[in-house]
Amino acid sequence: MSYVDEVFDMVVAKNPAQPEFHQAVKEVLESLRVVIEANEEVYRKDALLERIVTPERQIIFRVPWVDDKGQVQVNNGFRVQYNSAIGPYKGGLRLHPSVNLGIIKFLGFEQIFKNSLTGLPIGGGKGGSDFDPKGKSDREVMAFCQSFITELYKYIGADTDVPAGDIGTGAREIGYMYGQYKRLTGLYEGVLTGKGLSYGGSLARKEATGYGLLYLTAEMLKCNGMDIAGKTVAVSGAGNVAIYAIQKAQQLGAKVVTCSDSNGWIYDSEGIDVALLQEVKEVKRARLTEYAAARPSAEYHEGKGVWTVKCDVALPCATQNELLLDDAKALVANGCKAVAEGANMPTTMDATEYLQANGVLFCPGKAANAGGVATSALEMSQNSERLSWTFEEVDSKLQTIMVNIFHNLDNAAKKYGMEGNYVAGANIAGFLKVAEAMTAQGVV
Ligand code: NDP
Ligand code: 2IT
Repeated sequence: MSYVDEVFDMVVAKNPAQPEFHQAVKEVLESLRVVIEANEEVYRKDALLERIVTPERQIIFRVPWVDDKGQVQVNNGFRVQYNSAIGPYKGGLRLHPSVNLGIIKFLGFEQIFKNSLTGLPIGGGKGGSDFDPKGKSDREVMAFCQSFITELYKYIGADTDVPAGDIGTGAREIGYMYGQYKRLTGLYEGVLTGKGLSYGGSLARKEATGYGLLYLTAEMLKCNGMDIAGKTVAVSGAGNVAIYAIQKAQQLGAKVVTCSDSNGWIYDSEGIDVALLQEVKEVKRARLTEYAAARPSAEYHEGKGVWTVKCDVALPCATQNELLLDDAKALVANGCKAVAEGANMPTTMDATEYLQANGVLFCPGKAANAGGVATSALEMSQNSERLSWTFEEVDSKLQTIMVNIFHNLDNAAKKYGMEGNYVAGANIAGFLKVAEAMTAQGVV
C-alpha cells in the first residue's frame, strides 16, 4: 500500500467518528500524493505524514458559568495546538453548538497549510467551545468568556499560541477574553488578535477575510482572462466574512445578489445593501427576515437555496459542507465561472471535483480565506513593535499577500503537472514549507 493510503487509514482508525477531520486530511493527502511518491522512502522513514496529521497537543477542558437565572451551565472547551514548525500556534476560536474535537481538529489541520501559504511565521492551531452565543445576554457571554480563558490562559501567550475569532467569536468575545487574560497574567501583550482598536487591534482586521477573498478572486479571474467588475456574485453567510466579502465585491464593481444565515436566505435583485446588513447582523444581532422587512427589493426564503441563483461567481462564506454536489450541478447549469471559499471547507469533495471537471475555477479556503489570519499576523507584528499602522498600510499589505498566495499556488500546480488545479497547488505549496521546517528541526 502506498504511504499516503497507509497514513489515511491510520487517521481513520485512530480518530473514529470525526468525519470532518477525515475529510480535511483526505483532501490534503490526495493532493500530496505526487510530492510524497517522488520521495516516499525519506518521508516514510521520517514519519513526516504521521507527524503532520497528529496534533502536537490537544487541550480539552470544562467551562462552567452562571446564566442570568442563576443556573450553572457547563460547556466543553478545546484548543488544538497542531503544528509549530514555522511559528507560534495561530488560529481562531469557534463558538457554536456543533463544536466537538473532530471539528476543531479539521479546522486546526487546515490552518497549518493556510498559515504557511500566507508567507508569515505562524503555526497552526484552532479552538472553541460548544457554547452558543446566540440569544445570550452580554453578561452571559462575558461569564462564559471569562471562564473559558481562566482555563485556557495557562496554554496561550504572544509567543506560544495566539487565538482569534471564528464563527460566534467576534470583537465582543475577544474583548472579554483579553480582559480576563490580562487580569490573570498581568500581561498587556498580543495574546489574541481581532482586538478592538482602542486596545491593540489592527485596522482592517475586521474586513480582512472578506476583502482578502475578493483580492484573491479578482486575481484568479484576471489570470484567466476575466474581470470581477460587472460580475453577478452569490454569497452565503451573513457574518464577518460574508459582510466584508460583499462590501469589497461591490467596491470592485460586482453585483452581489444573495446572503444567508442558518434560518434562510435573501435574494436581492438590486444588490445587497451592506449598511442595512451590518445594522441587522452586527448591531441588532437579528435574523435576515429583518433585512427583508426593511428592503423592498429583497425576497426572503426559508432554508437553503443560495446556489440555485444564477451567478458568475459563488463565494461560500458560512460554514463547512454547505455547497454539495447538487449545488455544484446547479451552479454549473447556471453558467457559474468561479468558486472561491470564504469559509473553511464549505464545498464537499464530490462538489469540488464536479466544479473542476466542468471548467469552473475553484480556489480552496486555505488560500482564499487566508487574508484573515494573515492580517492577524500583521496585528501581532504591530503589537510587538508597539505601533499601529494605517488602514491603507495594512490593506495594501493584505492585497500583496493575497496576490502572492494565488501565484504561489498557481505555480505549484503547474510545477507538479496539474495546471489550474488550485486545490492541489494550495496543499502542495502549503505543505512543502512546513515539511522543510519540520525536517530541519529533527524528530520533535
Ligand atoms: P460568523 O459567526 O460571523 O458568521 C457565520 C455565518 O454563517 C452566519 O451568517 C451564520 O448564520 C452562518 N452559519 C454558521 N453556521 C451555520 C450552519 N451550521 N448552517 C448555516 N449557516 C451557518 O462567522 P465568520 O463569518 O467569522 O465565519 C464564517 C466562515 O469563515 C467559517 O467557516 C470560518 O471558519 C471561516 N473563516 C473565518 C475567518 C475570520 O476571520 N472570521 C477567517 C477565515 C475563515 P447564523 O447567524 O444563523 O448562525
Ligand atoms: O479560519 C481562520 O483562518 C480564522 N478563523 C482566523 C484565524 C486568525 O488567527 O485570525
